[in-house]
Amino acid sequence: MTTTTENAASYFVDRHLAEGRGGKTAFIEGDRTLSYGELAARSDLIADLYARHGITPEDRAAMIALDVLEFPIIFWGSLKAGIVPVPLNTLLSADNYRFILRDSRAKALFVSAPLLETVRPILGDLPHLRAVFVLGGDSQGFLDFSAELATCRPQPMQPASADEVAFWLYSSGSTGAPKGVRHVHGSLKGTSDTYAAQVLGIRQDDLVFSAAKLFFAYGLGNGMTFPMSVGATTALLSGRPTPQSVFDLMAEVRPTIYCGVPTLYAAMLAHAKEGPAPGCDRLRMCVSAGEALPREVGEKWRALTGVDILDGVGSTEMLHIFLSNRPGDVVYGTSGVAVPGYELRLVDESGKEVEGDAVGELLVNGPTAADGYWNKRDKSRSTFEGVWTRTGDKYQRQADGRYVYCGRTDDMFKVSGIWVAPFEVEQALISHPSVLEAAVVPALDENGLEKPKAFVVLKDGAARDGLEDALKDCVKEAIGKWKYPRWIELVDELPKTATGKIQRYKLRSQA
Ligand code: 3SK
Repeated sequence: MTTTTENAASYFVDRHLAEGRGGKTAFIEGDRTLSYGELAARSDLIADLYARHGITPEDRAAMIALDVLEFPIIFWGSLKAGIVPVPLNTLLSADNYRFILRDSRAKALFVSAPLLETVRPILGDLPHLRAVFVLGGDSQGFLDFSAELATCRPQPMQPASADEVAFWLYSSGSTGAPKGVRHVHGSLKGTSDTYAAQVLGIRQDDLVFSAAKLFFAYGLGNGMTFPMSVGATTALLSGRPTPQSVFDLMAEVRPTIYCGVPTLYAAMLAHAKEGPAPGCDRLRMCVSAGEALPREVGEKWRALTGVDILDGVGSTEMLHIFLSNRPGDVVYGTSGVAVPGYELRLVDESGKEVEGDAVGELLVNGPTAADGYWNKRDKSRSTFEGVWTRTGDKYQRQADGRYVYCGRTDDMFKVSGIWVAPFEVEQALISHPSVLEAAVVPALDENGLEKPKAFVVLKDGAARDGLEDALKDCVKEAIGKWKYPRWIELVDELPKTATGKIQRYKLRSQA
């Protein structure tokens, strides 16, 4: 169905039919493939699926979906239907899902069968939810997505302007409460026209593999919108990205572009040791984001594969990378320079531009900034200041113009590219019956990457046997599997201000 609308699905999906690429493979997942033509046809059915359950344009549809072929069908089908998809991190706890599903007032939920067990206990506690569709496997009495879709009829695409909200992503806040980040249709093409075209130089003959998942803004661009902007092919890994599973898939598909996060690059290097690294023979580009790439990881990867890693910086609020190293001009230990189309400023606490190589907060101006946070007016106003978006990252600009990461303006830090709020981990620790108080700060692991470290004060008489593992499990269950403290130090008391605030900076220097 052709249309002149600015609905992003028109450009990313249907355009390929008009340009004769209907038969080209868009996605590979295990032994299944999805061509551009199949994606166009199946996404045309989604509006009918929604209509049958009373879900109408501008309603939200949450996706707790693994990286499977159904992901792009639901995402683009929702855009075509005028419904707002909200892809969610697949590693969250039931309490996090309850919060987000209530906050977003999602009327539909698409959940991969292996994740149903996690969300099942909260499904009765979601007043706005009307339909739960299960992807793959046993639907356990809920709606079977594939069976339902097979009975749907194609519907015309809803027209949309480039400025209309298309989808949301959830980003963690400093108090740990996730915020819905509302993105418009035009931003999807915005990130493709800037970073993907002008830094990656993505091509129709590329085969892209992003170990970073599609629910993450970084993975959504790498693994879906960038390759789709040029009619290239993406290989999806539905399972957990371990060094073994990633190298196995690389050996099978031999990507030309690989996108990962520093923790995984470091783990892959440890796994491959001296090499060879399977499936790297066609690689022309590797990308890293999510947290700063340690220099030695970049250098060792280059020695192992012969290919540089382009370290870049993006944010959920800006949708993708706006500051990056360039092919042929990589300086490890720096984040490079502004991506064409974006402007950067470093400001001090009073908002004044810093001079020379002084450290300041990084502000960015570009075409892909979010429309704002859902239902958080104060936070929207303090983050999106006119054309400038505050990143909360501290940077220094070297004499050669390259930017060097210097930490966060608040206490947040990233683990495997995903924000962790110390407060959230502390709350989970405190929920354990033996813990009196806890403070969490980032500490560096053996690869120079940040992981949570906890300082814990125990209650009088608390048993210490098996405590460390019990506390780690407690955090994993409460807030997500990657957020648990890798180190736990028992202390008699925490450093505090006169008003009782924990002085994390003191613990940070200790850690
Ligand atoms: O964290 C990042 O560096 C990032 C990069 C691209 C897109 C989204 C994010 C959060």
